[in-house]
Amino acid sequence: MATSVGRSPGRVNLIGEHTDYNDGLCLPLTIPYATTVTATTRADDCVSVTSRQQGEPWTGTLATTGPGDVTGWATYAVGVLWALQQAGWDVPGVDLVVDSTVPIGAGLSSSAAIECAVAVAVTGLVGRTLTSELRRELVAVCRRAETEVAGAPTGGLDQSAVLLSSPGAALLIDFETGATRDVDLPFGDAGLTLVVVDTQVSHALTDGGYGARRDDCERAAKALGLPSLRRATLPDLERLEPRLRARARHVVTENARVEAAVTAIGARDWSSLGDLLTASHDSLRDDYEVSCPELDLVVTTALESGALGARMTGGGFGGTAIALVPTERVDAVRRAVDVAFAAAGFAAPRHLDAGPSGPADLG
Ligand code: GAF
Repeated sequence: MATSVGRSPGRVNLIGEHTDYNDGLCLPLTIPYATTVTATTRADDCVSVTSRQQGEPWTGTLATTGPGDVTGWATYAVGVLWALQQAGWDVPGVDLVVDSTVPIGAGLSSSAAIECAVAVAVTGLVGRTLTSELRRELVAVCRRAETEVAGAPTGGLDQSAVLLSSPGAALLIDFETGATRDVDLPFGDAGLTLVVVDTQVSHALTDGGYGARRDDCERAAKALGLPSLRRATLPDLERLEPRLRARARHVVTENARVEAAVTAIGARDWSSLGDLLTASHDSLRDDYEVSCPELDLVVTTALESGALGARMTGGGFGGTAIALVPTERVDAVRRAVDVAFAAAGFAAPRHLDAGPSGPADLG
């Protein structure tokens, strides 16, 4: 019997939301919350998955790890074994034990963290070295598990963020070309802190809202005669019916905001970066309609309390918001958010850290 431990962080997305499945630009960074998966080989072809945080254990065989074989939380772990086999890997029978500090359903990539930790653990079991080429292969494998086995029609942002990031840097991802580049984030040197607030409003990427937005974008691109919205321009959008025009306007303007954010970070122009974050939120709330009252309240309260900018992060419909805050104002912002939530009758939010973190790796 051999044992291998895979570890994968969660992520926040600094900017570039709902652009990945539109061949667009994203700028995520990993967070200091992680999922570990301890994988132990078996003498037979059976598979078991146990989580210290979630539901009933799942048991089956390597042949029953595919679409339709699994339901619930275990899908994200088991589906990776199926996708690895589909990619030609000689996966052994294995017992997987999942342990995680990534908040679940908070838009912080808890699903991708399970997938990527399983993939990395299996990499260790079969004796392969985690090169940058193999990391990219695992992005595709984990994405396949999520879309085909778990049934979440996501775009690859989360798996790319957690497998390809470098410590202390955000990762600029161009989903049209597949190119990635590190973008240093010297927030600490600039006296700034990225505040992360989990609204505790749970969301699921399989519940229809996410897929409906994706369908709208595909319909908009088709109506414009384009392979994706990446090459659409604002004047093009006049030809679309109002709902599709609004969805596409978010995508077109969000790609521009990612480019402007990278420029602002390079110029250490934090005020402009803050404005871009807030503009991203406004667009997600008004044009893409994926925000919710709790996320909006974090954003407005953070801005009123001294944040340079704030926005929801991740898929939306709940989950987490981020705010770029002068470090001496962090406590005041957090307190103001707590007070505003209590006054609105919302359940208390959870304050998280966004300190330095690294990509998924062997534990
Ligand atoms: C979720 C999805 F998994 C990502 O692929 C991405 O679309 C994101 O929502 C929105 O930017 O995290």
